[in-house]
Amino acid sequence: MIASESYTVETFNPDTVAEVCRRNGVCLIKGFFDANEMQRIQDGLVETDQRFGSMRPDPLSCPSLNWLLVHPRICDVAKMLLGDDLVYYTNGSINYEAEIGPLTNTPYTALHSDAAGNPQNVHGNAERNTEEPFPAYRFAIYMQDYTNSSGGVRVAPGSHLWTTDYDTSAQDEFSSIRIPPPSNPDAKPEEFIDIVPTRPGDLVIWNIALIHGAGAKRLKNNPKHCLHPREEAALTRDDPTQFLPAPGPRNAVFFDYGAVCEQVDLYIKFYTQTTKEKRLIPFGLGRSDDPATESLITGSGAQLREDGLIVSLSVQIEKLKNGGDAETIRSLVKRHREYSTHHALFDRTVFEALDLSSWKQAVGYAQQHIIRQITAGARAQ
Ligand SMILES: O=C(O)CCC(=O)C(=O)O
Repeated sequence: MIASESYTVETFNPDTVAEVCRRNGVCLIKGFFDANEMQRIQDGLVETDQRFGSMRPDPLSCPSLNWLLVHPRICDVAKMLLGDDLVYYTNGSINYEAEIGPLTNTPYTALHSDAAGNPQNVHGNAERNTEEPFPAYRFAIYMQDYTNSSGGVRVAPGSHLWTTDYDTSAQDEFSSIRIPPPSNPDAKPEEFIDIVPTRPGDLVIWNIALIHGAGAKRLKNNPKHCLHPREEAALTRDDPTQFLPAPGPRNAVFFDYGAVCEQVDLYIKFYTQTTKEKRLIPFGLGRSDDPATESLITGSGAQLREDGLIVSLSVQIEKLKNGGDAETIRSLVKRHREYSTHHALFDRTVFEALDLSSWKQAVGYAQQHIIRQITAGARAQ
């Protein structure tokens, strides 16, 4: 069994947090936010819900929550982990429901690693090694007490550095990665996983390559024991009374910081080219026309990747297939900025040359190329 103490830091210190993150791929920082900050987050969640409903926007789109992204201690840790050249790429989300509902009752429990993309194939596995963690981290704030209740995040500490042990061929609905790892085939899955015992006020940081899953249930008669989601699902079917209840709605804030480098660039490309429409829309929310949001991030010394625009574009193009609006696509393509030359959605110079003579042909060109990239992603998933 994994002891959560091995990845817990009781008193904030950026060096210690960075050390724990590098070693375990996950760090639970106790009491990171004070009561005033927690109240501000709670009020921000309610305001965001009124503004965006169930769209789950990235926090940068949320005027009452975007201060979290530039919280001085968060920036300190991010820089300690990733160096001074940070990128914020708007792959976060706000999870909020006023009462227990789908977010709480149907979390994505499957064990998965989010890292993806390599120079040969943006939809393939991320390159990994046993020494250097993937250069991006997720920051998570949970609003409920999950020390003795169901709903916390399940993690496999150390799995961010698994390479040959990382077997994606063993995929099913409960896990996209084999646990136990092939090097230790007779071990019990529970020996590798733990439910993070967060309380309101805590901050959890995990590496993007860490194996994890949402909404783990705790057993009444053995709350510290972490089940594999497969066993948990079987027990939920057979005898759900064995689990502790959720303490309330599973409300949380998630956001990422990465280093400015090719691995992260490929990861950003991967998710913008593969994420399903219902998650794509929030990426584009509220930012594209608002310089204040850009300066919030750049003012703290990080680069902002506005791939949300790419995402809006992809959504519109999908719509056009079903009779959408070509003018909207044209204006989005014109505003679209490719942030790197890797796996570009389309060639801007070709588009611009065509647009001079026939904008419809230009839109057709962009549409064809973007759809090709996105469907390659869908096939690879
Ligand atoms: O909802 C959670 O607790 C975890 C979210 C998650 O699985 C992810 O960020 O990839």
